[in-house]
Amino acid sequence: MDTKLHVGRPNLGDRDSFLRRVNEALDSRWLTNNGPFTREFENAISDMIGVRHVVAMCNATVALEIASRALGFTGEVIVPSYTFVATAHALQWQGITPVFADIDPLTHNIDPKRIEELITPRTTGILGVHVWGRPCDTEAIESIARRHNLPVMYDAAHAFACSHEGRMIGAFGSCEIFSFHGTKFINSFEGGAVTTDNDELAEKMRLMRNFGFSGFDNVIHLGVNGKMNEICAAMGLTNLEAIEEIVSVNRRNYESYRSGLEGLPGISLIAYDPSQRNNYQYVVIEIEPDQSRHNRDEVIAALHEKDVIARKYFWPGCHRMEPYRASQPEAWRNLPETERIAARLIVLPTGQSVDEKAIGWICKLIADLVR
Ligand code: T4K
Repeated sequence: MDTKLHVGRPNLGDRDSFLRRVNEALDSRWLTNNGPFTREFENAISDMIGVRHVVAMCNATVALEIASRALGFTGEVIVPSYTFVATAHALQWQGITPVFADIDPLTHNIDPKRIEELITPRTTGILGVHVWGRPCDTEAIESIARRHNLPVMYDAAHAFACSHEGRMIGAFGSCEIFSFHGTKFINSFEGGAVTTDNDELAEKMRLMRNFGFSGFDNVIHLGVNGKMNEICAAMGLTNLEAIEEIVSVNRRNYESYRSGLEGLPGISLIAYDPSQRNNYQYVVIEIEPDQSRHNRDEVIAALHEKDVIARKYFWPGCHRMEPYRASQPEAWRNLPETERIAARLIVLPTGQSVDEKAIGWICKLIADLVR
């Protein structure tokens, strides 16, 4: 058994409830293709977010690809480089060029002020990412989009059960995409979903995730296999039932880190807006290189040596990963904040498998490294 303290250790709901559902799926011999657990999962999310349509998918990357196509993205789409590489890959996989915009260093989200200067006649959309579950500046982004008649989509892989201005994430833009990967706040092993209030868009995505089938033998659209299976939906439903418990564990852990790291030279912990709903899925610190005895990479290496598998998300930024590094070798010139943040950031382990004692010990390790 791996006893290391990993970022991304899955949160688990009630095991018996999950196994009961698995047995039910096996007994009913309905394993996939829009089965009853998948529909129940979609309905539960739709009620929670207050959005008309939830289209569950096999993972968020395929959901991003399907949603991009359904929205008619082609040519160029403006996107942050400071994100998990799946956001950019989902575009490039379809021959769409991700045009990387810099981030706001305070929020780590796409900086609306950098969007307009990147719009060209080839631009067909804007793809924002709610990094760490902290919402993008949706008002500014959507007002630019309206001015240029561009659709906006959000990668909300980190932002399940978070809100912005009193409205749940999932209800912004033309559509939003969630991930239910094993490492995410609520997981379905692998899984994703698109949320939208647009009936036509939802219908198109339902066709696209099932080869374009509309009833037996009737293919009316180009499609792929983007379906969620029943075991994944059973896991998603089970974990949804544990949502309050998982938030409260994450919140407790976040507060423990906050008090353990308080006053350490060069260390700042990112904040969440207490007036909004947050999932506290990510505990993220920034290290100010001039103030800390060891730099970020040295701190990470020392933590790994002690079996604390902290991560450098999203270093070095998509623009420094292939194929973008080769196809857009000058992109870094426009991305100073992305480069600066990516070089100073550490994500620390949290979730159900991390307790307050472990956090006290991790904070002590960090204190010894930075002082
Ligand atoms: N957009 C954004 C903004 C995203 O962050 C992601 C995914 C996506 C889109 C795409 O969503 P999906 O298509 O995956 O639904 C991990 C996840 O694989 C990835 O889903 C996630 N973002 C990303 C932030 O983290 P890696 O490359 O760091 O994975 P890996 O294998 O290093 O695992 C992370 C850590 O979690 C390891 O230290 C081990 C631990 N772990 C992982 C799994 C799967 C466990 O302890 N148990 C497990 O079962 O990408």
